[in-house]
Amino acid sequence: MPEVEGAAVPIQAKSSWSSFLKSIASFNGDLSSLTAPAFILSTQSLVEFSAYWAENTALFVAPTQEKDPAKRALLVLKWLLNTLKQQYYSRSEKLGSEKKPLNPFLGELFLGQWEDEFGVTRLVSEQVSHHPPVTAYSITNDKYRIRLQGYNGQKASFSRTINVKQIGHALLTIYPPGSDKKETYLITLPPLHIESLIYGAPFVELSKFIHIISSSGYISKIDFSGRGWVSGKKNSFTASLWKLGEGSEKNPLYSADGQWSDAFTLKEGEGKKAKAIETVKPSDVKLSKLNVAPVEEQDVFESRRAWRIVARSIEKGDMDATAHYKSRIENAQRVLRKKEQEENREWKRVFFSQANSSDEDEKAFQDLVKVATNLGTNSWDGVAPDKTAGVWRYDDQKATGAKKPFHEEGLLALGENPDGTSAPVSRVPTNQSSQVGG
Ligand code: HC3
Repeated sequence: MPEVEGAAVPIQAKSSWSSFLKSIASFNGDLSSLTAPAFILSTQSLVEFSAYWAENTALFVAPTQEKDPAKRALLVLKWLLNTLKQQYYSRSEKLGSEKKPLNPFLGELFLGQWEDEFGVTRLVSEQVSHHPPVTAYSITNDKYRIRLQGYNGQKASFSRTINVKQIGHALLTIYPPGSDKKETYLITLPPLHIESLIYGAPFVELSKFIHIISSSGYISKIDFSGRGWVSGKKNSFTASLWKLGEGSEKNPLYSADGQWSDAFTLKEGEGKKAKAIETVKPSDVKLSKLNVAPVEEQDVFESRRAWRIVARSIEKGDMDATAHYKSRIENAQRVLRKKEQEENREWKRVFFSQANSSDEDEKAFQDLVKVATNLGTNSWDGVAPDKTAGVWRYDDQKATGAKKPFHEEGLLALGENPDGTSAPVSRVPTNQSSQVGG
């Protein structure tokens, strides 16, 4: 093995990395409670990760233009495979390793839009629960009549490394060309684990499998396999697409294999007789730039505005300031939660509400869940209201009325005064630690 243990760790951080490794061996499964050394902290909040689903706008809207339902399902599979590099690899590629993202506070928002030849694709991402942490999102392009929505939380455990189970699901809704009948795709979420932790250069590897289940009857299954101890390439997968009742995973209409972070091939049929259709390189796929309002124009609850001082402190490597300003937000949030409890009221979500089980869309969704369950969900925990504080759906009515300021609590929710100084309500502690948790 050529690598040296902890080789990517800056010399001055070696001892804090060792303490970090020791601490994760006994942590409780709540990723937000991990106290990580400075060099591994990201300035980006987890609420921003929702954008990874649709940066490839051309591929995102493509299924809406395809008349044939099997080819439409293949285009959905192609889009999804292409999102994986952004979702799970882009940060390691850009920063050299996976960093620890900021833990969103309740009500944190990330709003933006992609404006390109496909029109406007709007992103809304909202932290709908803090305990347990859950992020909900919706990505809509009205011109192409497509919406992706979903929510997710994570449950972690330690066995050799950090293993993360995702809780929640994504739902893609499109209208086939010339049709006013919705077609829905239920997308399950993959478990993941962190590789190379001991070398101080962690990166994500996906495990097990996911399904894409369409209301048109087409099923895709993606099986993930990593580099392993002896052979194999990292981020490898094989995929099959078949029609329920007509084909099977082993006898599919289409298949795909390769590396989701590098290159993969879509094929007609499977195995030796398969005919290659296209080799796709996610790095060649054009990504659209998400437009986010300048920080000074953002609402208090918008992520980059809320975390700006913490992010600046991380960039400067000032860990005392990082800990101080993070605590300021956390303490202010605790005060708000206590007040809500005393007044017996709940925090108002701006864009999302609980699913209504008597709604026709929800009944159709339950049918897709049944198919997923029958196929074998492995460790997917896609509809577990007790673990995600409910089943979250984008609420068009609420969203239409949503405008800044999104919450009357304003800056007090962050423990801040308008000039950036600390508001008394937060009771900011002086934390001198060089490791930053939460
Ligand atoms: C596990 C993870 C936080 C969760 C991230 C999720 C599952 C969030 C939803 C996105 O759609 C997909 C996604 C991608 C990456 C996942 C992150 C990778 C690492 C991070 C841990 C909390 C960080 C662990 C700390 C350290 C030091 C090992 O990086």
